[in-house]
Parts: sequence; structure tokens; C-alpha cells
Amino acid sequence: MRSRLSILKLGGSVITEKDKPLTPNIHAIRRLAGEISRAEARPLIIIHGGGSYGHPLAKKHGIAEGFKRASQVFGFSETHQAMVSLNSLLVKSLLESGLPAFSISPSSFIITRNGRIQHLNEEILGMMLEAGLVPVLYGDAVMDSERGFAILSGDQIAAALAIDLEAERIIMGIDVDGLYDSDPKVNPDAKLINRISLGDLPLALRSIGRSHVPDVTGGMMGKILELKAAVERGVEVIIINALVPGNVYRVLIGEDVVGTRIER
Ligand code: ATP
Ligand code: IP8
Repeated sequence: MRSRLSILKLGGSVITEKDKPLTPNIHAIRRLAGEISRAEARPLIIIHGGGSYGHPLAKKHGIAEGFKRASQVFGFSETHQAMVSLNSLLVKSLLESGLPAFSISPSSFIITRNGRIQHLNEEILGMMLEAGLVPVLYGDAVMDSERGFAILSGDQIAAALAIDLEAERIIMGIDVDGLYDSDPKVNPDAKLINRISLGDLPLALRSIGRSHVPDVTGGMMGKILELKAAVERGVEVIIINALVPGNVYRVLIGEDVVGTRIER
């Protein structure tokens, strides 16, 4: 049985309709809640992305650029609240599936500096894991010591927690099978990269297409750049398609799933 921490990031492209503002993918949320509960993987931290909840609002109010004018303050609140709403939908489904999910706002225990995590109180998460809870975090609108505020991606949180809490693995669930040699939504002939080493990443980064929908944290490119730090520290990273029923369950119980493994 696994005893080291797993971190599961559920992409906004999975739990929301990313091209329709403030639209959840309820069907995927319910199915994933069932799969995660059934897998009984512990210790486990779940983090989810912004999708059509956080990104369009953060973009509209220029939150990622930091505090520039008083009118942004309301938008900062709205962006955070949209994420709280999405988080509630996921946590409610997880509880209904019997998982002791516990919602925790990153903005309540993380401060960034120029958009990078400067201070993170991991003690509280350690105590929650010890108690058998499954903390459920998300990409959030956070206080920033240089810019006033910032958008902190779930991907950056996943990598930082994996390093600090010495996680065994990060599982990234997105809406395609993994990292391809070009954007599979644009190029039907794109080929899936099953394994990639850190040394080959710079070349692969060139294959990443621009986001077709609002994404203030860098889309697929941002994700890979964040994950790099965790891989360098020996954390296993696998990117899988969380829209394929059974994938998240199988990967959580340690079975092989089609995807991209990033290796040192
Ligand atoms: P969120 O930030 O809302 O949590 P997410 O983590 O679910 O989002 P995205 O940032 O939307 O994921 O990244 C996934 C998208 O990246 C895919 O839908 C795909 O179209 C796009 N993409 C661009 N280039 C590539 C590539 N080379 N390989 C795989 N996907 C790519
Ligand atoms: O979707 C961004 O988190 P991500 C969260 O994990 C917001 O990049 C508030 C846009």
C-alpha cells in the first residue's frame, strides 16, 4: 500500500466547460468524485484549476497584473468567490461520495511575491492529512507582497506542496491524453509523448499551442514549467486525461494509464 502523499490536480478544462463562462461540468465532477472515493488513496491532496470560473474574471479585472487601480478590488473578490463556488461543487460531490474532503482556500495560508509563492503555512495541511482528511485546494486570487494581489495557479501550488511535503507523485488530470508534439485540438495528427525527460522539455515546450480560451496562468506551457521544479526534486509526474472514465481511479490505485510521464 502507498503511504506517501499523492497530489491530484483536476484541471479547469475537466471540471468546467472552459469555453462557457461560469459553467461547471457537473457530470465529470460527480463521476470523478466517485472514482476518487472508490480508489481510497491516502494521503491525498486534491487541487483544482480555474477553468471558466476563475480565468475569465481574473482576465476581465487584470488581477494577474497586480493592484493598479481601486476598481480592481471588487474584481479580486469576485474572482476568489467564483473559485469558492466551483470548489463547493467539487467538495459537495466528494462528500456525497463518502470522501472526507475538506475545503481550504489557498489565499488563507499562502502569500506570493511577484506571483511566486513566498510564504506557505504547510503545518495546517500536515495536520489535516494526519487526521485522515483530504484537503481540497484550488488556484486562487491571493495577496502578493510586491504587487498587492496575484493569481496563483493550482499548478504552482501542486509543485510547491509536492516539494515541501515530499509527495511521491503529482497526477495532472486535463482534457487531453497528455503532452503532445503539437496541440491535439488544433492538429489531428499530433502525437502523444508517453515519456519525456527534463533534458528534452525545452524542445517539447515549443510544441505547446496558445490557449483558445481565457487562461491567465499560461495554459499548458505554465503547467509544464511549474511541474519541472517538482520533477527536479524527484517527484513523479504524470499527465492524464481525466475526462476518460476510469482513468483517475486507475492511476490512483497504481495501475498504468495512458498519459505523459515527466522524468528526471
Ligand atoms: P486550468 O488552468 O483551467 O486548470 P487545465 O489545467 O485543465 O486548465 P489547460 O491549461 O487548459 O489545462 O491545458 C490543457 C490544454 O492545453 C488542452 O486542452 C490542449 O488544447 C492545450 N494544449 C496546447 N498545446 C498542447 C500540447 N502540445 N499538448 C497537449 N495539450 C496542449
Ligand atoms: O487554473 C487559476 O488556477 P489554474 C485560478 O490552476 C484563477 O491556473 C483564479 C484564475
